[in-house]
Amino acid sequence: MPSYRYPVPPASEITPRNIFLNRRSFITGGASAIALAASGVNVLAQDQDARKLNAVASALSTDEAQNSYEDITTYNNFYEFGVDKSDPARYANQLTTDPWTIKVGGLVNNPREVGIEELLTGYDLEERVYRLRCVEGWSMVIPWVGISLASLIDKFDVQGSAKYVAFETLERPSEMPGQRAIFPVLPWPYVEGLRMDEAKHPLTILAVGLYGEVLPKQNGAPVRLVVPWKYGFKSIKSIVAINFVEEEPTATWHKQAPREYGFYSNVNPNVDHPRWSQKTERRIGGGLFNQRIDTQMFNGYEEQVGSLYENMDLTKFF
Ligand SMILES: Nc1nc2c(c(=O)[nH]1)N[C@H]1C(S)=C(S)[C@@H](COP(=O)(O)O)O[C@H]1N2
Ligand SMILES: [Mo]
Repeated sequence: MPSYRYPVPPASEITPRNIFLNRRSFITGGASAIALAASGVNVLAQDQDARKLNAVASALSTDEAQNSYEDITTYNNFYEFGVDKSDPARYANQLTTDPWTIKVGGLVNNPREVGIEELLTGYDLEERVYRLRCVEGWSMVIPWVGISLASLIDKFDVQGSAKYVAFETLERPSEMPGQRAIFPVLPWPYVEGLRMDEAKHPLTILAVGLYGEVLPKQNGAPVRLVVPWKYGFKSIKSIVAINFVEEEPTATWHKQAPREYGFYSNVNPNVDHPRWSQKTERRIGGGLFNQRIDTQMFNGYEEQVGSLYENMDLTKFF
């Protein structure tokens, strides 16, 4: 058993669902900070008492044992803060996440820059427990809190010509030591992309929390993408821009080493990375964890996403 389980709030803190829903229908028109805090969507909270998020359990969750909060928040890839797994936990606290806005643009009828609280207003947060499989060969099971990206896409009245969604991470060298290196390990800002059908797939979420609380900065606060059937690097952190585009957008690791990282980057045990096998993975953690297990096609989500790639040669479109 992981040492941290989903924190159960005391009964006094749980808003009865009917009151919660009434309050929500009341606030969908115009967002005031007070109403937002009441709805539980206070994803920028820094103060420990305010960090709890109301989330509804999702049927799309895996029931596998979850990694501990400690594993999930101390073993990270977030190169803006350094390349060691322990760097993000050490340095990400330098990042200012409040205020936070996201520029939504490209092929949409109402492009705009929107505050993260406003962006999330009107949605139920869900808890989605997903496997995350890193291209490096390790994996975790993480209880994210978020909303489906599809519901958000609907809000922006996307034009029919849009075929892809492009995402961009914050570029702020003053708070991101990895961006101050004289020889940068990656081109900044970190960017990623999805095909529109992938972006609209019900498994794809924007995460704003984990373990029932506001997202820790090392995990990509205040908002990051989670695409559970793709290698971890597709799940871009600390997003500041979302653009709907016609052509396949570039993606950071693909740009860095196109032979090693394709645009799709679907978890696929049958297509090796040119320098190592992808057939197995090590589940992070102590005790019963830390075992080498077989990697599953599409990270175990083949039934749900296999049809997206039906007529594609996955050795070519890797
Ligand atoms: N902006 C940004 N997003 C990023 C990365 C990064 O370096 N920068 N690393 C990616 C990689 S390689 C992985 S495995 C996951 C790790 O997410 P986690 O630390 O929350 O487990 O974040 C992805 N998102
Ligand atoms: Mo990764």
